[in-house]
Amino acid sequence: MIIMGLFQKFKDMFSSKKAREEELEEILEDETVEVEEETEEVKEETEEVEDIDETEVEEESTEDEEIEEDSEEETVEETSEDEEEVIEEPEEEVVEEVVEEPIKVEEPKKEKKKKKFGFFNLSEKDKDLLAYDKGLEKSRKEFVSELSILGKKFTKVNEDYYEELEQLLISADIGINTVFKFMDRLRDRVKHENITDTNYLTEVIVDELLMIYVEGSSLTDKINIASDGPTVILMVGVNGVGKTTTIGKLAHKYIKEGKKVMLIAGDTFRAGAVPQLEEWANRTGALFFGKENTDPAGVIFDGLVKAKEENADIVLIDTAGRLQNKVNLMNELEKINKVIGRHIPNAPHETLLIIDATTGQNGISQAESFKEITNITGIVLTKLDGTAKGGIVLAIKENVGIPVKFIGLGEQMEDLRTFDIEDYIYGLFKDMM
Ligand SMILES: Nc1nc2c(ncn2[C@@H]2O[C@H](COP(=O)(O)OP(=O)(O)O)[C@@H](O)[C@H]2O)c(=O)[nH]1
Ligand SMILES: [Mg+2]
Repeated sequence: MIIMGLFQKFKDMFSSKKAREEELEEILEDETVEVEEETEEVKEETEEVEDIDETEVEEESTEDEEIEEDSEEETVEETSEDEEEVIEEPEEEVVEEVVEEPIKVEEPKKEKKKKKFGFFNLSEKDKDLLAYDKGLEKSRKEFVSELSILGKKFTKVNEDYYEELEQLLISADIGINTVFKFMDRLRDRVKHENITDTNYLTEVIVDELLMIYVEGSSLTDKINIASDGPTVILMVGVNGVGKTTTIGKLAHKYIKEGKKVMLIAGDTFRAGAVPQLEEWANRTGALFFGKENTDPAGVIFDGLVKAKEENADIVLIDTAGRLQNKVNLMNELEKINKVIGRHIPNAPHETLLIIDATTGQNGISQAESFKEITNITGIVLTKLDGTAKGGIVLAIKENVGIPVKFIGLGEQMEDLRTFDIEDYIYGLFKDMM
């Protein structure tokens, strides 16, 4: 029998996680009680981030500006020399309007809900395990079950098998380049090790996928915390990806850790954006600074003065997702960075790019564009709970090379998790072990 490198190693890790998970299930079942709970549901009706079919996107050729467009065939390494390009936004390509509809912030609804009481008493590690498990359920169910179906459908490894496998990987949003590289490696290994049995090959596939996940995981996923004075974290990304929500979640996390947190609303022109952030400040108990319809850099300047006066430990800055073109956005962010750096040396300590996992390859090209515009230190991958395409983490690693630092697994403030490769792998592949 050939040594199964990582797969074996993870199998051991899996069995301890699985055992803990079973224990947790028992604990939680025993303690299930009915509790009346305030659920905070914020419905933002304008915030649809539905993936627009590329073919439906109308190019506005009346303007001289070129719209950055992704197509599946396009190589991801596209470097854009054209400075007049518009950063693509999934939701607003079709109608280019000046005034955006306001974001509706609803009062939290009272709702009777069956709540598993024991959950609140769990350690963070246990909560992580459960959150990843739930958040990656869609990806796991679809991808992994199709993989095993494939193993059953073909008894021998042949060209048809390879073809279907390739399709499967592509549809999991792993990214074309990564898939091709992966297929080459797999074919080599099949030849080398003389593999004919597809069931055995399924294990090899997982092994190779794990390899990609683990390669380069030396990229640090820790948040750079200032040794002295406030730590400034700037959030960037296109509209609707979850910037404001992620700020709320991060505020909740740091406040729970005993830190003093301040939120600054740098998205000043979008109707409803400032109150939306203020609402998050109220909900989490963070300090807030914001003014509508003024220069973002100015608001950030004043906000930082206040943050220093208040001795805030963590300052989270929201920014606008959209300025007509790349050059504008670059200038705006440069201005913001200057203001921040003048106030607080070495700040911003982190610039986090928010990517919506449900937008797939579109998200990857956003990451590539933003990388050219400003110094991104980490990625937050949101809405992983809403997609079966968990493979996007692989594509980010391969194509963008910036570490994923947090993942969003739901809309509530508890639904943000530090990215953990082991929990992630477990969440995706546990049914195969
Ligand atoms: N399911 C899910 N929804 C999310 C997540 N993060 C954000 N959202 C939702 O995405 C929508 C847009 O979020 P918002 O923070 O306003 O995006 P922004 O325009 O980038 O600031 C809101 O309806 C959020 O509740 C997530 O991790 N999972
Ligand atoms: Mg926002």
